[in-house]
Amino acid sequence: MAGTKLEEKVKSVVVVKPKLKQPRLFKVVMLNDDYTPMDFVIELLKGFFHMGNEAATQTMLEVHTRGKAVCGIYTKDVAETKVVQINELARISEYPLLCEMEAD
Ligand code: TYC
Repeated sequence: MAGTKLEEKVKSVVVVKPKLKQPRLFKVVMLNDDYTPMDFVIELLKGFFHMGNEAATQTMLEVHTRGKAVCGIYTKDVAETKVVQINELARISEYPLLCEMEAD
């Protein structure tokens, strides 16, 4: 490779053999229940998924009326962390809210 032109080297790493695959993505899905207060869910959506008040309210209502909604799509580690933290926050707040992840 030492004597190869830069253009050829660029092609060999970028075009010819892309070795890095895109990471698998996972949906973070929020499930409805009859007890968790709507305001709690809205605050949680704002805090964990960087939604504004309008988007958080719409997403909460989608969960409430349809049973579940996708809150965001992330790599495995990020999705897992959000699910664990949200479920833990719900538990210590003594609400039954559940969040889970699904392969995208
Ligand atoms: N259904 C709940 C209520 O009527 C609100 C709610 C929305 C609960 C979304 C959970 O993920 C949820 N208070």
